[in-house]
Amino acid sequence: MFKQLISAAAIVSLIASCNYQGHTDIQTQTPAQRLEHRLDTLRQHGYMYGHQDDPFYGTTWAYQADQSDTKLVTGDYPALMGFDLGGIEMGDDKNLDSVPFNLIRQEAIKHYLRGGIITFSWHPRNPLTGGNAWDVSDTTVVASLLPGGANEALFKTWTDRVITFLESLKSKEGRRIPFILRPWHEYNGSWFWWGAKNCTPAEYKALWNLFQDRVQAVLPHNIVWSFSPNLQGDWTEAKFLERYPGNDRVSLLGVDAYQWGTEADFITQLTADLTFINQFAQKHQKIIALTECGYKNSPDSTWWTRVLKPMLDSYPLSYILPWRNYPKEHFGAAPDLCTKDDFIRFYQAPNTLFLEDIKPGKGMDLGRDSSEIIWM
Ligand code: BMA
Repeated sequence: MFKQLISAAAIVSLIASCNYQGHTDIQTQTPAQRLEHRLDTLRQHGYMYGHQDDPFYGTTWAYQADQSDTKLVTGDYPALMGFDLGGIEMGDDKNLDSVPFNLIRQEAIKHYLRGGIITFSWHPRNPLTGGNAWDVSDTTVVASLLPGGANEALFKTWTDRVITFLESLKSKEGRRIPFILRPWHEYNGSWFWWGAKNCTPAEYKALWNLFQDRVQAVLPHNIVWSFSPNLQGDWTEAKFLERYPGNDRVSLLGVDAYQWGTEADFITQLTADLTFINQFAQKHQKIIALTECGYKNSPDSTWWTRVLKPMLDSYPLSYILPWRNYPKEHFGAAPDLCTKDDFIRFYQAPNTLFLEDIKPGKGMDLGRDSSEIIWM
């Protein structure tokens, strides 16, 4: 079902979009620039609903072709799907959440070709200890990966394995598809080995640059780079800039925002962070998003429209990405949850965008006339 698109809260978005100075000459745009432009343009209509691991499993099913919790609730797929590369660095067949990489490749391409947008995160293992991404027992891990460090060669191998996977994201005709890449996330917390207490700002930036430069050298035209701190609540520009890779290295600024504590704290922190990130993004012509979000196993049947939506409506966000759903842990919409009816109200709002809402030729003028040009 395609919703009638009107622009109530979109006025805020429009103002922001006008500020954004992406590359607008379609003939010379790379696929990444076209994706960036599309992300920016869609903000005039609202924000997209995304969901991590949406096509693989949900609260009541697993690995059924074309299934989706989002579709079970709304009849439509999410506009954006998120996938995680954790484990690819080891040469594993499945990622850290047991999803086969072959399936991730297949579903990412499928979603892109049906008109959707895809984003990748990466929870790599700890290269020094052999533990997982959350192993913070050693604070020399990042230093060990940098030039001259004991794990320099290993990290090169890991990066190459990521690149090999990303390079394989092609249509049947062999065209590479564009996507958002969001490495080294939640770095302002200290639960990952690349987190705040586990490396210095200089080491963090060196890690970002090393990885990005190597990936860009092989895939220069297909990646929109996303930088996403966790909820912070008290950003100042000086503090934010400490680990910010730089305007030439980042196109999308996100916040990973979960309601772990009280609703009041969540609202206070997220409002503060979105206000800061939005101001920074406007100044530097960046796109903003809730790059991860949710209320785990929410018992609150009004959370989507009462708590989350009013905040989303106040900022020119490109998308939100609730994390994955499985029987024990769920963040997105699902048919068996007490949040279902409220989510349908969220879906029915004119400024929440799902797959059908972002397809060209459905009332959404993206300023393009050829689907070939838009997608590739
Ligand atoms: C976390 C949890 C974990 C999962 C990880 C990566 O937030 O969902 O169970 O392994 O993300 O997807």
